[in-house]
Amino acid sequence: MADDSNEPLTSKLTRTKERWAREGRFLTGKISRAEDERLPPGQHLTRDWPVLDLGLTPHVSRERWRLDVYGAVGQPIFWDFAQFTARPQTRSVSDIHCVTTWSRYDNQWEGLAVGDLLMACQPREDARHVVLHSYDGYTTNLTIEDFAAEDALLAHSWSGVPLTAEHGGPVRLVVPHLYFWKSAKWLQAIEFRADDAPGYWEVRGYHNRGDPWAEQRYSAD
Ligand SMILES: Nc1nc2c(c(=O)[nH]1)N[C@H]1C(S)=C(S)[C@@H](COP(=O)(O)O)O[C@H]1N2
Ligand SMILES: [Mo]
Repeated sequence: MADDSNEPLTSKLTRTKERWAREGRFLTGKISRAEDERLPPGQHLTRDWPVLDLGLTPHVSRERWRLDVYGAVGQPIFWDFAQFTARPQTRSVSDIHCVTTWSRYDNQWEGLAVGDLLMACQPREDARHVVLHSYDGYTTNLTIEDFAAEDALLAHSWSGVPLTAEHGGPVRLVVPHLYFWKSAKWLQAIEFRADDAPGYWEVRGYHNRGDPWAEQRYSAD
């Protein structure tokens, strides 16, 4: 696991991205989506796969990795990697849309569908929000409806091979219908809550929901 230094949390990258949020950088003002449109407004297609994070890569082996699911759930979960992969496995193909304007099509993911996780942890009636906690200290928040999206999954593999550390292995979240900052890398814990709790970028000028089709890049939108 990474050291506990807070230095990366106030890095130059963070300050730059906070400034983009203040300036409304990359906003096009377009709101409509044609039936056949696949690239959201203000995005461009990339064939490579950029790495974006806070400037440090936690190296968590599959042996040491744990997933903790707690809060407003009927069945709290504490799984190791073997227990996690013993659950039914799902494959799905989806597009990535990063708020810094790159998109990448046809990513093949494999892991545990969020729907199957929800069956296992049984969120309580009062569970309305989810906060993802990561091994690098990063957090991000989702409504339970966005988290439960049909194509959302906790992925351990990409293109048939284990997720690399730089892309969030052993396990990352993938929520294809929202900007990719919602897809927490190095997933450590999932907290179910009655109230919302904005995460790392959400308290730094980024939109609370982050729908690429509505160009919800920044919180002032
Ligand atoms: N734990 C963690 N997850 C994270 C981030 C991060 O800094 N830490 N960055 C987010 C952002 S801003 C993006 S665009 C994607 C980048 O994922 P990638 O590096 O695999 O492209 O991860 C998201 N998940
Ligand atoms: Mo991002």
